[in-house]
Amino acid sequence: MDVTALRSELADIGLNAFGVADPARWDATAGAERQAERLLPGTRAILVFGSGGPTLWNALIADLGAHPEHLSAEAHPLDAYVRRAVEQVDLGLGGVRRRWFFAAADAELHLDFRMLADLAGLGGRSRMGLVLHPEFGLWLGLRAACFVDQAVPLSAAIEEDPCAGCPAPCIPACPGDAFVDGAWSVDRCAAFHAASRRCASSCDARSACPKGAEHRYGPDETVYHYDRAAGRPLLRALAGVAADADAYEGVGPHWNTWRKKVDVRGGSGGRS
Ligand code: B12
Ligand code: SF4
Ligand code: SF4
Repeated sequence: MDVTALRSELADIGLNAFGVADPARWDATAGAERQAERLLPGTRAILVFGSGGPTLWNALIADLGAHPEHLSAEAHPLDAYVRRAVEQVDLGLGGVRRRWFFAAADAELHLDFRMLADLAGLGGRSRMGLVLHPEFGLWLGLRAACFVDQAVPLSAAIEEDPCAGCPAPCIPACPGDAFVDGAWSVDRCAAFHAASRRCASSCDARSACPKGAEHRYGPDETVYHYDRAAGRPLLRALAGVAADADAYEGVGPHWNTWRKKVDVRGGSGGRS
């Protein structure tokens, strides 16, 4: 497998953040059913792909304009776009044994992509709970990982705290008091979402982060990621799809039910 060519082809469609994780380090964090040997016997490297800034979004909008059926036939059009693009590129990869995983809502098996990104040197763990990329800051989505039985040079993990020296404007920007001891709390944030619509379509704390601020998502992409009930009609308008021709409604982040829907650790939770 020509990893340089693969990386370049996927960067063209917006998977422009890349790193390689050591399977042994992954195994030290993963549960029994997610050990590399179980996912792909003979795994020697894990290629991790993310999308920084709005490039992937722009590629999606161009694709939906050309193929409106990619919206009307897909519950999660961004995830579906990534999967199609990866499958297309994968056709040219030759015979090396490999297995792809996606950070998609309807993935067959959920992996802990923040952990994968950390091990692959894509960024460090921020106060916001998100991986902070050296160039894209918090505006990094994690999209796909490929377990391969080919030796690939491993990326160095970023050891420094990405928030060191920052006066943390994310904390006072949050109207929901979602930080506990200086770190984002999913339960506090979820409680605020249950009580108020103030953060239905955006996150002021994330937007206040100065790192990679030039890569912030634009207004349409922000609404899509935070409030898919509003994001779906917006995508329909951009793709020229009538509401009655769309088989799906939008779905937002599952603030109160995610523990039952997604299990990246291999505990008692089910598939999303
Ligand atoms: C379930 C889920 C949610 C749930 C709960 C999130 C949570 N627990 O933090 C809900 C619906 C609330 C949610 C919300 C959001 N999410 Co979310 N979510 C996921 C999902 C599908 C699984 C995460 C999970 O269940 N973790 C398991 C629980 C048990 O983990 P945990 O206890 O929080 O953390 C454990 C480890 O993960 C680790 N850990 C925690 N944080 C970090 C950070 C780093 C760097 C490392 C190394 C380890 C680490 O320590 C814990 C103990 O082991 C992932 C995709 C994936 N497959 O990984 C996306 C994901 C984490 N979400 C993401 C995003 C962007 C968001 C939102 C901003 C929503 C949005 N509009 O996109 C918000 C806000 C999140 C925030 N500020 O952290 C991105 C993060 C990208 C990044 N740069 O880090 C991911 C990776 C999706 C993606 N495709 O990119 N999410
Ligand atoms: S979504 Fe709202 S409550 Fe949650 S961290 Fe962001 S600003 Fe705070
Ligand atoms: S604003 Fe500062 S402390 Fe908050 S996430 Fe960004 S770098 Fe970290």
